[in-house]
Amino acid sequence: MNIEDCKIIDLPKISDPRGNLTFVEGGVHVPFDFQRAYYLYDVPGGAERGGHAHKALSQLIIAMSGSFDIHLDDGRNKKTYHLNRSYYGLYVCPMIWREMDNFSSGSVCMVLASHKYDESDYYRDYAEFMRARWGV
Ligand code: T46
Repeated sequence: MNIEDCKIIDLPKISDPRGNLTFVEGGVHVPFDFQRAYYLYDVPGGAERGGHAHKALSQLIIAMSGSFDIHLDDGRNKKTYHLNRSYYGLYVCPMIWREMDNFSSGSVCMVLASHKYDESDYYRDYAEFMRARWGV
């Protein structure tokens, strides 16, 4: 899996004068079932998150409110996404290094994840990630 496998997913949007509604079904709108949801909020200006890769975790990352940037890196190619709509999700496959920054004030980042939290699923060292990914 490489960076071309990561993509923006256009989620269903039910427009309504009372307010819009978006939903996500595991295995339908995203190519995995999710076992965990978590969210980042109250992110101070200038903060950076991420700085790691996951060995087996698949994720859908959604800007529920506000905006932020996600920088993806498979060790050969890099791509940056600016997320700013709650009906778009960024699918991130396993073995992709990611960094997040440029959080707007009041932004909320929600993640749907294929597995429960497991620290042993992380590469937090870029050199270790590169060795595992490309043997360099
Ligand atoms: C990603 C971005 C968007 C838990 O105990 N349970 C959890 O489910 C999570 C996600 C984290 N934690 C603990 C582990 C660390 O001690 O919370 C602390 C910070 O976690 P992490 O370094 O993963 O935080 P971020 O914001 O750098 O990254 C997270 C995701 O892990 C990551 O996959 O893409 O959010």
